[in-house]
Amino acid sequence: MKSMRFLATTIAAVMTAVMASTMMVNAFAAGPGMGTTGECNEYDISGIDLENAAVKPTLSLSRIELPLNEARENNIVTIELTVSGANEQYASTGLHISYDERLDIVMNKKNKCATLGPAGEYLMTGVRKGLYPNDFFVYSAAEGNFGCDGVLWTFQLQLPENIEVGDKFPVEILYRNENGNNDSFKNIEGQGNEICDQMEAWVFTNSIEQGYIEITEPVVQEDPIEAHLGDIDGDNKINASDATRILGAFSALSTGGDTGFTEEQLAWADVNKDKKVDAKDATVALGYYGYTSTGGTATISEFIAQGL
Ligand SMILES: [Ca+2]
Ligand SMILES: [Ca+2]
Repeated sequence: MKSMRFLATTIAAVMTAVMASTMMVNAFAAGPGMGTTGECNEYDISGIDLENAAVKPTLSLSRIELPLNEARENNIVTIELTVSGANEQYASTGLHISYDERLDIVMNKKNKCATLGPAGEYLMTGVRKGLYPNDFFVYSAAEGNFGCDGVLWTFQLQLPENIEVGDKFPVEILYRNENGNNDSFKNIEGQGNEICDQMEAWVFTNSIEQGYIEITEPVVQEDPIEAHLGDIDGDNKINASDATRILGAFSALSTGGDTGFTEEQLAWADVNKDKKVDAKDATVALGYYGYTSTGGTATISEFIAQGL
């Protein structure tokens, strides 16, 4: 009964925080600051012995480096909010997540901004759109310290159209204390319990690893066949012995024998890519050997295409 009563109290407190979060637009408490993506408040650590905190959790958001070509192919990026160092030591949480204004949140199938991860499986949770176009609020309660280490929330952000290499889009957990309803990371004992107070203070002052999506240089996918074309023995050189092996394979194929080639080697042996392995391929490989031996630097495909 006691735990049920506690749960009811906790939920009421969380709901109050939620109401405040959605209604109070400009009512930030003392010490307002700015994150990169929005406003936040300073956590008040007066009277708290941080260094001796028994539980020192870390909250981290994904840091994603995404090659430009991949980002253009799929412009929706999944971010994880991960808890570590607090396994089964927390219950009620309230966190504001804020993201770069150029990003758009992608709602999940239940039309929510975020989806609960395995770390929160035994918590009662909720998600609400925040006060600003670029933030939301996730919260939890439980009748025991059922919050686990691992991925607590995931959410998806859509990149804008005009991305370029070097673009960086921050994603942040911003501590907010709106009209006395502060964000939280507490155990079941709640405020006034030393372990609880120290744990929460630790999280919000020392141990948030903010996330980002950064667009990096495009990664050129190497064509595995192209990379080895003509190089039958895989020694990264195309020379007379490759030509000899191609010729040997051609003989074997002509007489219905076994080339002894793997499927990949057969593909590499079709140097002119006419779907046949024959004397022409051997000739080209040998010619290319002559070409590179006399200072040529084009690839074998360029050698063929340009008639070098
Ligand atoms: Ca070779
Ligand atoms: Ca061929």
